[in-house]
Amino acid sequence: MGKTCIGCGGTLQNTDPHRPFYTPKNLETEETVYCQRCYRMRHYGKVIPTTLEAEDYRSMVEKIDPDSLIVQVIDLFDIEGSLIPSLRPFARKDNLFIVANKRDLLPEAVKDSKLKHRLNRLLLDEGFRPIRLEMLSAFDARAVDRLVESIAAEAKGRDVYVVGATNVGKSTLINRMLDADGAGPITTFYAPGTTQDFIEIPFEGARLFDTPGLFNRNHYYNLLDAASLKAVRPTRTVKPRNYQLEVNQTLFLGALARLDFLKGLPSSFTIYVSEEVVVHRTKMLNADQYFDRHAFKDLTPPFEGEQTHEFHVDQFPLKDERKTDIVFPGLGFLTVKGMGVIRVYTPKGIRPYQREALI
Ligand SMILES: Nc1nc2c(ncn2[C@@H]2O[C@H](COP(=O)(O)OP(=O)(O)OP(=O)(O)O)[C@@H](O)[C@H]2O)c(=O)[nH]1
Ligand SMILES: [Mg+2]
Repeated sequence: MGKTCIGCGGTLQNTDPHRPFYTPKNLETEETVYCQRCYRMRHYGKVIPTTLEAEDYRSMVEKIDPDSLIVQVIDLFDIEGSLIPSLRPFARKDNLFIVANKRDLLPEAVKDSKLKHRLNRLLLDEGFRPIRLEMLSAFDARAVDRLVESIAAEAKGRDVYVVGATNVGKSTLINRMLDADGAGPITTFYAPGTTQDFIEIPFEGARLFDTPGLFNRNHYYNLLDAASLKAVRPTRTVKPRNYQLEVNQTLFLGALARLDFLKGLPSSFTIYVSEEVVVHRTKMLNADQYFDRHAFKDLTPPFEGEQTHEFHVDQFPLKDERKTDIVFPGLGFLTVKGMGVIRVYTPKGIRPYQREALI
């Protein structure tokens, strides 16, 4: 096998600049080399899209040595979107270690135990029984130190494969495990599809592998350009935004989602999305007009409208006094307490869903 890019794991080539993993550098003489794509992402912050769909993901996972420890990383801000049913055949009772990452995005006031309980239940429902579940932010150096210890303790000399959906923070975590200030060599990025192949790192007398993430079809990242992706992705604790809605009122989450309160008594809606997403309340009667006037200008993101002009409509019942979430996969969620009916518009291709309130 040829030399691989130290940023994304792809097998480097010198011959065709239009094919993946090209580098103009001399592969014989240079010690460490990034491919052109990683170079551009690292230096110019340029998004260069790629995808890894379910089929390819399965064949990638099949290459994992069954006697290794599988560390699956989950994004706490996108829990359901982080689950990978196709991993089930590979996750035995003694080899699955779950890391719930991006703890910093959820309010500190929410108890860790509550989040862990919820996550364990979801995993169990999907047929996964992890030997261990740790929760942290990749940016918390002490927590990452503890994680290194617990992964080493569970690996017991086995190789470790870090797997998960795309963008959950696998490479960021590994860079931080190698180096407390995160200056590790692996390319990390706010757009999905960063890691392209296995990246091998020595770990506790064995090896640890970074792996490419699985793409999720039901996710806003499939629609958004770089600027909008950046705006949608929260970078610090998401501050809840509260709205008391009456029937026949509408809420816009940027030009990315719309919610109409069709039936019910005045109810409280708490929105958890990046602070760069403009939230606007209006009368349902005026909503279409408002959207036509403001979308993509001051009702943002997105900042351009082509991909998201067609909307898909769903209705959700608010059944009893229990709080529920409406999840906008990749954008965030909102928590509602009340009874009634809401109608939700999302760009075509995005299916929102309802779940028991997380917070
Ligand atoms: N707020 C927050 N952001 C994080 C955390 N960990 C990673 N990120 C961010 O999440 C984005 C994706 O990180 P990556 O490490 O590239 O994700 P990945 O899982 O390796 O993605 P692929 O290689 O595409 O599969 C980057 O913008 C990171 O800065 C975390 O604990 N908290
Ligand atoms: Mg990665």
